[in-house]
Amino acid sequence: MFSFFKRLRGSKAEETAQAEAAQTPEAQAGDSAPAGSDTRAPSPAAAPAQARQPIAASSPSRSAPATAVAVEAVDIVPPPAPEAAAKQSWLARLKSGLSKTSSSLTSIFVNAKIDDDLYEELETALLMSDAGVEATEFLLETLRQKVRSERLTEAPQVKNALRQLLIDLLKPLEKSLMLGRAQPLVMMIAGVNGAGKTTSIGKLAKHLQRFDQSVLLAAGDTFRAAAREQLAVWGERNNVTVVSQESGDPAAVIFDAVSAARARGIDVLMADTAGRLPTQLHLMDELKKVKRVIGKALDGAPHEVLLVIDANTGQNALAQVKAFDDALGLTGLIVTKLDGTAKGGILAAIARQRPVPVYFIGVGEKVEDLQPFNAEEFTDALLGN
Ligand SMILES: Nc1nc2c(ncn2[C@@H]2O[C@H](COP(=O)(O)OP(=O)(O)O)[C@@H](O)[C@H]2O)c(=O)[nH]1
Ligand SMILES: [Mg+2]
Repeated sequence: MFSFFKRLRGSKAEETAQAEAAQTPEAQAGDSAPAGSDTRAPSPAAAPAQARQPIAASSPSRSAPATAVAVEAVDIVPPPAPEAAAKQSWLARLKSGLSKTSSSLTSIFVNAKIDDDLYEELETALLMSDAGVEATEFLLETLRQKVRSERLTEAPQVKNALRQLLIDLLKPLEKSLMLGRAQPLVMMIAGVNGAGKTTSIGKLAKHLQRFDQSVLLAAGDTFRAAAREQLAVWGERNNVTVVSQESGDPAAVIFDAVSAARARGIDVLMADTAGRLPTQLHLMDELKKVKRVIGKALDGAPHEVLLVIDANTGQNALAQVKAFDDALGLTGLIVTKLDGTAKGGILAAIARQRPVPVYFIGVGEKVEDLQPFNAEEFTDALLGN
């Protein structure tokens, strides 16, 4: 079961009901669930007066109105059913992006005997895929054990065992972004230059609007005028307000934006920041300050600190995750450019060494090219299944 966003609502009892509903086949079908089949209570953290539109489909068994105001409960919010063709197309892009890795992993198992040569070739392929030494050794060792204990004798069985191991390894990275925890929900977005921060914010804003969320953007990249303009133009085109200032301190811009979002009853505020390398210590300090100042503008904020990484940067992306996490305490990742020449194994390295959840992956420049991370889909793309 997986969904684009989740949302807080209802009571504990509802949560149990939903957990049960989640076991039903129609809930597991996720994005193909029927639309508009639910009478949904407004999120407790959301605007109290006007009842909100149901934001997405839900299982019919979850139609009891929720009147309780406890906030522990979780509502599963599948995306509006995507066009089958659109889904095919982004999956195809993911597959073609990862084709270098999948073709080498596939060829290893063709007519192969299960011997040391096979494991050696697998080791090379995993290392080449950016999985890194740690995750590669872990996968090989666990695979050998599995082959022994399950007495696997055929290469396709071993490939299937590897598939299961990869899914198990990557599964903990799968997590939905939870909406409705606070108003505004404040998300701070960080990363190196060119990773895809601003583009991802734009895509995410569009997705959020489709879920009936009002969005405000803060142009916290005050380094380059062009960056501010990029966000402003995007905002105009898409009818999203962008808070920006001619010059100055990113913390001040973002502080103002949080205040504006509070005053206007905005659901989600996303704060863009200037790209920086983790080695630029003064710039990392600036980012820590931005985070502190957001907390002063709104207690408990930022609710999400997201790092955007470019999957093509290989093992360097892992170093970025570690450094930004140490500095800021990351709550999630967006992994972009998996449609390019990325090899994909970097997610295995992250899962082993710094398992920060991957909320979204980017497989292209269009809005629908930003999709939730799904361990099984990703593994199948990696293995050419
Ligand atoms: N192919 C591809 N390009 C992307 C993706 N995400 C971002 N880009 C491109 O990467 C470039 C840098 O993106 P930008 O958002 O400006 O990066 P920022 O410096 O981190 O804000 C732009 O040309 C984007 O269109 C992706 O998932 N796939
Ligand atoms: Mg930018």
